[in-house]
Amino acid sequence: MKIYFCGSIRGGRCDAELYARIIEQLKAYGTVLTEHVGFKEPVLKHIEGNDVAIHTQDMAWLQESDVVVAEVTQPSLGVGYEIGKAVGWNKRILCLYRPADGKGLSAMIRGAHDGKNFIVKDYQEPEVPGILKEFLGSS
Ligand code: 6K6
Repeated sequence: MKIYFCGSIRGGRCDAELYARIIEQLKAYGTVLTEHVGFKEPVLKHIEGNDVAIHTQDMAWLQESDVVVAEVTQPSLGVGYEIGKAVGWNKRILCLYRPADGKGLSAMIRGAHDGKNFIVKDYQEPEVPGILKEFLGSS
C-alpha cells in the first residue's frame, strides 16, 4: 500500500516531531511516499527551493497513492490543497485533528466526513495506533 502523508510545512512546523512519530507507525502498513514531511530539516535538497518541482512531484505521489493520511491540526494551505485534490481523485482519506480550546477545524474538512471514504478523527496521540489500525487494517 502506498500512503501519502500530509502535514504542515510552510504553515508552521510546530507538529513536525508528531508527524515523524505518525509516519513511523504508518510504515507498518505500507510505503510512506512523503516521509520528508516529518523531517526536521528539508531533505529534498535537489528540489528544495523549486516550488514547481515540489508541486509536480507531490501531485504525482498523491495520484499514485492508495490512501491519504493528513494531520490537520496546524492549518496549512498546502495540506488543504492536497486533501481537495485527493477528494477529486477518489482517494480514501483520514484526517487527524487534535482539539484545543479556542480553535476549530475548518468546516471544509470536518464537513467532508462521510464515515467511509473521508474520515475525520478528533484524537490525542495515544489513540493513533488504534485509529490507524481501524482505517488501514482493512485496506
Ligand atoms: C521542506 C521540508 C521537507 O521538504 C521540504 C521542501 N518542501 C516541500 N517538499 C515536499 N512537499 C512539500 C513541500 N512543501 C509543501 N509540501 C507539501 O504540501 C507536503 O506534501 C505537505 O503535506 C504540504 C504542506 O503545505 P504547506 O503549505 O504547509 O507548506
